[in-house]
Amino acid sequence: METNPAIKKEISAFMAGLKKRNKGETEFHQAVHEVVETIIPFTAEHTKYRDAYILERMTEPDRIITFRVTWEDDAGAIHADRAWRVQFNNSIGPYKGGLRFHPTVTQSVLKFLGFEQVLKNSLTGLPMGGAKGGSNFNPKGRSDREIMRFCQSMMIELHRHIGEDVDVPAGDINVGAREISYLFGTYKRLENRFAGILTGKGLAFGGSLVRKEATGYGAVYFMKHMLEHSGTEVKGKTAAVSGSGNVALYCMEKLIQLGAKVLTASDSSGFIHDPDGITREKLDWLIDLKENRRGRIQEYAEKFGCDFHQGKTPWGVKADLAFPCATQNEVLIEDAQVMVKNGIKAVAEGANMPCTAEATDYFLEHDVLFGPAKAANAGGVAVSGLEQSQNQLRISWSREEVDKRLTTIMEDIHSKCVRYGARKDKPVDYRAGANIAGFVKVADAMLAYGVV
Ligand code: NDP
Ligand code: 2IT
Repeated sequence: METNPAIKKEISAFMAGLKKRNKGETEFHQAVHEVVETIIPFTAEHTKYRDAYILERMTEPDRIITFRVTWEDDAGAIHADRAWRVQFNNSIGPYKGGLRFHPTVTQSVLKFLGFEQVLKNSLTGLPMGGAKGGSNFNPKGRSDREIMRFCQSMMIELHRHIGEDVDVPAGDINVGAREISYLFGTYKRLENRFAGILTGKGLAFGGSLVRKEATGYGAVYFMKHMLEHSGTEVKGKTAAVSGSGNVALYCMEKLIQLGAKVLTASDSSGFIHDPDGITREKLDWLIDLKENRRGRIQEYAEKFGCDFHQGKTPWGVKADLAFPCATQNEVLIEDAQVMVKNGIKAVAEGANMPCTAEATDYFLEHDVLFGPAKAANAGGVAVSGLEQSQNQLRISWSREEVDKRLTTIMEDIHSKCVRYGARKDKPVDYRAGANIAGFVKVADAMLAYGVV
């Protein structure tokens, strides 16, 4: 990106301070850098934000709660894992954001996720602040009972820090319907109250229709708007998708519904390439494999007779569209170069920060439509916001009602990105658009509160 020298200097000075205050937190540095690169040029023109130190305040979480989670496995061995809740910013609503269980979870990872969540939640237009939490607990290979005991133990501490007007966690990697149910059941016993203190709940106890599908559907809706804005459509396109979890599966479902051909899916062991396309029937089988049988993606290749590439990511497969839906930094600069060479038209980030900074720059430099996570995957938290509304009203909306609201929210997010990211003779810079549009709402609230 071309930036004038004074602004470059301001960005470097800001990052030097942030790195000094947050030593070794590389994922957090990466997420903040990506934002300040577009926000500092903006605050240089809108000096009220700079004068009020808004960026410095916005990059410091309100608080971080760290605690031990002790639990007993099926063999009677005792484990002590570490958990966090990073309550980042509640300027525009109660804290909101997921919980992740994964051995790679660190404070840095949760701070990057919490920081991005603040801007993402702002973009949805709903009254939600930003937070993230989770644990370095590794659920892989654990029994249901072990996972239940872990969740129960975690909630024994977490329950005092959350509440429907305080902080409302949800799912993320390895936290789905099963974990949310264990967590909710324990909260209810501890507090003796039935309230919407988590989202992603089961439909029988306050969950919302379409929440499960929302992130994946939303990413495809966002892609649809990016393509339509540049005069084309999803129908007839080929798509490479990574992951085979909650986001990836329903991204594939919506792509199939809209007439695209999905060529790939993956998990942490490798990817499958199905040149005939993952059809509705094959996807049903895959959903059952992943949601009910907790199987590996390799089984798809065995079942349907296609290639499995062990230890690899799908970005070498030629496709029109890409949806990275697994984890952070899964699309590297080398991948971006191959994708551009293969004629990729658009990328929508289903996961959070799946593209490295270098890969993202490369896409933008080569006029690839790039839907950043804050915008493209905001459908999940948006329907979480709708679940909160339904809980407060003590009603349940129909599938059509929720999907209609999700569609409108994704269209609005696209418009906000265009408003702040439109460029002359170049495709919309959705990265800048999403950052600025998300920033302005939170920053205005912080300005209104005075020096707090
Ligand atoms: P799931 O746990 O349902 O699925 C995660 C998928 O990604 C699995 O296929 C998993 O493979 C793979 N994966 C996870 N970690 C790695 C890794 N380090 N390397 C390679 N593959 C990996 O999670 P979700 O689908 O919910 O989340 C996926 C992404 O989407 C995350 O970045 C999350 O933050 C983001 N997101 C999720 C939302 C939601 O509503 N759930 C909302 C917005 C964003 P394996 O099973 O082998 O580990
Ligand atoms: O990253 C995310 O937006 C999520 N994991 C969903 C958060 C939520 O509160 O639904």
